[in-house]
Amino acid sequence: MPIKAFLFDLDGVIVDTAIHHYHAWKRLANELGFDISEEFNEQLKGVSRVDSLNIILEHGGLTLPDEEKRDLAIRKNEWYLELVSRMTPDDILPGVATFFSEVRKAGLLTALGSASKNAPLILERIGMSDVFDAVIDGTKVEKSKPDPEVFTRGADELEVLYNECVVFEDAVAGVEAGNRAGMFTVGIGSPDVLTLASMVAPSLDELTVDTVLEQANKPQ
Ligand code: B16
Ligand code: MG
Repeated sequence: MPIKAFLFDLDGVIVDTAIHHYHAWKRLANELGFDISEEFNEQLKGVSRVDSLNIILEHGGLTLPDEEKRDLAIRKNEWYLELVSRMTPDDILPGVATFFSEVRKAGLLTALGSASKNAPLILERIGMSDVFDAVIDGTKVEKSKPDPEVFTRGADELEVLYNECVVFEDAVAGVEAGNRAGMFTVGIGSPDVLTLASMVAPSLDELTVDTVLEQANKPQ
């Protein structure tokens, strides 16, 4: 099937909010009496807020009642929002603007597929609210990546088949979600981490739409 749509993750592909998530989670872990490393943070990428908190608490050896967990998730989000509210279009990652103009010229449809409930706010801060043909964020899905729901819903809204889509993802869980949806996956980051992606590039700056289409349209 010829590719008709590109589906983009937000954090780590369009903007680097992963660093803000990391700092906010680290602050929370420190208040609880333990620490998390950048390496540990890798497994939180693309994972929902509540699932991330559970992974962190397990790492710290803590079992807490649901009510307390809800309060901790709210606190982490407040710190995260403080960091995110300072974002501007200057925070868009290198190569994104050029890549999107190529996407438009190629006549491809676009969707955002983000686990973040804060995705609409971030899009607004960076001036990209009107860029996508469909926006699927953490408020619209029930299941978190690596479940494919965020991407299958994007394809459904665009009215394209799953094997007509390419997913751009920086997270291990997100690449798995795209693969499970039956989509061609472009890992944004390191090939040592994103081992299951169909192809990998360090950033959108290192990619052209033609290179991606050439690979994705090859008979699999
Ligand atoms: P929020 P993505 C994901 O966004 C982040 O990678 C992940 O670290 C975060 O926990 C998740 O969103 C939920 O975010 O707390 O803002 O709802 O990479 O899928 O765009
Ligand atoms: Mg991401």
